[in-house]
Amino acid sequence: MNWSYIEVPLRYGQGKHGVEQGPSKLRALGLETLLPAEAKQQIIRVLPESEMINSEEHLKRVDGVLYTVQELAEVVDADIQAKRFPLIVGGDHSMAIGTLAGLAKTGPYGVIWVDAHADLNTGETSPSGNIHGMPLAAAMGMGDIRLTEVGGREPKLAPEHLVYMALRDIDEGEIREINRLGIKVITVEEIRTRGVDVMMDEALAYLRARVDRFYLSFDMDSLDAKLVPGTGTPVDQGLTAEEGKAILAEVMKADDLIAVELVELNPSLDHDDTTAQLAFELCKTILKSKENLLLESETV
Ligand code: 5AB
Ligand code: MN
Ligand code: MN
Ligand code: MN
Repeated sequence: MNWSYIEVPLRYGQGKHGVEQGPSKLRALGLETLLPAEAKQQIIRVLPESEMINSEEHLKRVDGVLYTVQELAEVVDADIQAKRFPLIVGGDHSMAIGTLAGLAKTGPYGVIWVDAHADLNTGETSPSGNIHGMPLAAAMGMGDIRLTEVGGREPKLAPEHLVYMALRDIDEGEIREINRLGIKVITVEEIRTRGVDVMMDEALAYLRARVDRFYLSFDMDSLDAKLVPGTGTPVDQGLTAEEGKAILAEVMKADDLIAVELVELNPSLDHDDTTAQLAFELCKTILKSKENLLLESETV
């Protein structure tokens, strides 16, 4: 596999400092040693704090988010076109506006969104005005035109091409949209009782009936709040570390997987690097997946 490693030190999609240091923290823990030597490494630019002028109540720091997601969309598109497999690390989840727009350039695709939250708000429905709660709405063409038109006018994602996993903290407006659009939801409860394998098979069968490729976005807050002090919006009753790893290990076996994203690690909020260590372990699960090992042994 031809890897691309993309760092997105973005924090403007939410209000807490520190999430922009997610990628540098993973590097400090030794991430570079996990990357295959031939992996392409890229860092997406972030607007300097001093140049941020925009602060709209319903769309906070929107100019800062737009600046980064436009570039990310181009970089992701270039990777896909060059047949590279991007691992994208953040940063807050507003960055996914760029990932989703970048993937849409080459046609339809499915999404597995592993998250406590639905990230389906618009400026109107958001209780916070934070754009990290809006990337899926924006990709589906809902909300402010500046967000929906990143990477072009057409919607970047169809509701029937999305599967949620570990969802458990949903706002009123989001519940309405999930029901109206009939979006598929897999709960922590189902994962626990029926098993990760079975639920992944179900998610993949659902997507494969509709699209021929998909990507997975992993929000650290999909894991149980007790495991992830170092994330901005922790939620109880979440996944165990083993379940999180199993989801990634399982998904990496799929040869129609085209990209993986890991977001919302905030080292400033962390206790003794526990969340960072866990995020590092998850990256290891992704990077040490079978295809990568195969490639390594081939090149020896
Ligand atoms: B995250 C909330 N729904 O919109 C909102 O971490 C939280 O990317 C959003 O999933 C959490 O502000 C966004 C209350
Ligand atoms: Mn999220
Ligand atoms: Mn979340
Ligand atoms: Mn969060």
